Amino acid sequence: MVEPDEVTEFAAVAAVGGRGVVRKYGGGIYEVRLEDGSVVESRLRGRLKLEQRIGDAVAVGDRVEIRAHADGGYTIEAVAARESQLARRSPGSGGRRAKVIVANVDQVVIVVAAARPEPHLRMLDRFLVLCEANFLSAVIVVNKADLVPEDALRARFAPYEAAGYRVVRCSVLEGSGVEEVGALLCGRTSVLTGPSGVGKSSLLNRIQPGLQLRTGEVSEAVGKGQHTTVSAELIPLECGGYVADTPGLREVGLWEVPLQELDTFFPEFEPYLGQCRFTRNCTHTHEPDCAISDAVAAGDIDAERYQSYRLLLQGDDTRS
Ligand SMILES: Nc1nc2c(ncn2[C@@H]2O[C@H](COP(=O)(O)OP(=O)(O)OP(=O)(O)O)[C@@H](O)[C@H]2O)c(=O)[nH]1
Ligand SMILES: [Mg+2]
Ligand SMILES: [Zn+2]
Repeated sequence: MVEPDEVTEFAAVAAVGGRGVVRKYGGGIYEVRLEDGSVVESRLRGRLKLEQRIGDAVAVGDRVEIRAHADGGYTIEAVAARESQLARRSPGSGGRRAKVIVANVDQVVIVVAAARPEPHLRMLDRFLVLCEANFLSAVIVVNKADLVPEDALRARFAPYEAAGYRVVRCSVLEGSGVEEVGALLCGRTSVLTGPSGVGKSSLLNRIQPGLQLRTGEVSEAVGKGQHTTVSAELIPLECGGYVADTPGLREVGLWEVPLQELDTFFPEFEPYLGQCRFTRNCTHTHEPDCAISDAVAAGDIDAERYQSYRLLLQGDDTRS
């Protein structure tokens, strides 16, 4: 939240309004960071208000134009076209509607834990597909490396490196790998996401001391952790760029992922695509002379990743 005196202090700068980035949203209020670094609280105007009810007219990360009013309030008047966005199914909409988590994203940093909570690789695969389908580059950060022997951890994530993803192992507790994660974030807008309790907020606090994001204890009873971060929020980094600290995503859906293109969202399948007997319409599940199935059998494509592909193709819920 912006402190009231902070708003007044910047009132002169923002007297007529200007361009900025939505860095936070809640209860109808948009926190907009203007180009000069000042922050104002803004509401939506007319047409945008209507659009917001139908879809996601304004989301965190959107570049907006705001106007100052005589009563000291601000309204968002216009939104620039999005270059990219990270979306998920709207909870309760039966998958019909997308909810934009963050707009104008340069990269998605998917954080998982080596343990506590156990990495849920089906969910990771689902999320990677979501990134590929949205043309977002993804990086995998494995935190809590202190909890698992290094060799075992390397082996577990080797299929992701083989698929071409960058995997960074780190431990906020021991401080290892944290600098590497920091370097990854500087100068870009990154979505930091992953299940609850993996240490996303702890990582950010470590990278930029002074942030003091709330962190929660993992509930040992269920080993799942509670959602301590409420909504996506863009955090300006001292080294440049923004990081979105998002709530743990329980409902990452395959929003608008065309299933007939699913095989193109597994980068390690790429060398084999077009080499099946049924070149055009092989689903790589039961067909004879399938280059993908053969590669799996030969151990050239990871069997678990392939299994994730099959489950996603069937529309199976990979979250549980
Ligand atoms: N062993 C170990 N524990 C860690 C490490 N990093 C964070 N934790 C602990 O993990 C718990 C959860 O950390 P958070 O930073 O709150 O996790 P989060 O991903 O932000 O969780 P949500 O906000 O709920 O999505 C806290 O108790 C941290 O102290 C680590 O490197 N090693
Ligand atoms: Mg958090
Ligand atoms: Zn095939």
